[in-house]
Amino acid sequence: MNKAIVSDEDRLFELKLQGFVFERILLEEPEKCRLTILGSFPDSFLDPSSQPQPDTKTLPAILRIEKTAVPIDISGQIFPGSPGGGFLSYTKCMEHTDIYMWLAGWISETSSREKQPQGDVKINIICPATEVHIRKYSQQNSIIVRETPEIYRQIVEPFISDSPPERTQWVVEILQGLKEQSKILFSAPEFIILPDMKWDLHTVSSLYLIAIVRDESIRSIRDLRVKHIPLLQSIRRTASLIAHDRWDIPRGGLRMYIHYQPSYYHFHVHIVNANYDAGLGMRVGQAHLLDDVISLLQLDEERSGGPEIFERRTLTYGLGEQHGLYAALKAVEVE
Ligand code: M7G
Repeated sequence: MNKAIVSDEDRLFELKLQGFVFERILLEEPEKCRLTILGSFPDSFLDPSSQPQPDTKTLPAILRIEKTAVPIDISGQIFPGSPGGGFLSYTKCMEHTDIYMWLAGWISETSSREKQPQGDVKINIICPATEVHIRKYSQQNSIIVRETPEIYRQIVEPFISDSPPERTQWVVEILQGLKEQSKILFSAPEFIILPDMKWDLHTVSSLYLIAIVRDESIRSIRDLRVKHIPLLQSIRRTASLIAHDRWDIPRGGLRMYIHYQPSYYHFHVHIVNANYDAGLGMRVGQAHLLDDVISLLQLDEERSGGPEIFERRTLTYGLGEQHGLYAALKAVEVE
């Protein structure tokens, strides 16, 4: 802050704020970049003129600290050294795979990188971005579509089969041991678990991991069969163990789910702190609880022969108007 423009009134207020005594955290809301704290101020806090006194009486106080929205007018001057001065004073690459890279950025010169190792902001870069990426990240409305097994066979399955292999090049690089290897938390012949690129790698309350199966023939929830139950149970068990051992996350402290439609047709499970609100990706109609998926497959175990549950089910989900399936699925009438 430029001290030259601080008025006496501001300075007095700053002094008063220094009297704050922290007691405990009331609420963590990492998804809103907000923290609510309980503490106290000396009694003199309410006196408009007085300097802080060594009071014996204190007043309970609630503090809500919230990061403000990123200003849109910095769009052309984000990185350090940009003409006219960058919005960020320092950046550090956290990880990069294929066309994806994520960075931690620190805004002020003085913000301590030790105190805030996750950065003041997190920046994801996709370069070169494809038309599909540009459409995915654009503002758009959605409709709810009902995908019957018939619609899957006629429209969705061919769309998935035609999806260019470069889309999942990042998965191949990770599975082949070329990228993100220092971050891998678990590796077995069937699947691996590592931090999702959505996670800042530090904030446990927003923990976000991903389990990627090695079998590329499972492209989505639609390809799951009874024979995959042990694989899914193993992902569930291993994720809980890792979260407990590494971050002391208790039993039941994780929400594990599968997206349909996913962005990438190589089967993976989202593993997220149960108290974290991961936004749109947790919407009903897109996120299928791993537990529910296992349970459905188990119900099917008792049947003998015939198509399996994910071949017979109608799946209902929200689809953005920029999605490659939008036009075809919007045109179909389903009763
Ligand atoms: P999804 O359900 O296919 O799509 O999930 P979504 O992005 O709409 O959720 C793919 C998941 O993989 C997402 O949670 C991504 O953040 C994560 N992810 C994507 N890429 C390209 C990478 C990557 O290169 N590394 C890691 N660790 N995670 C990634």
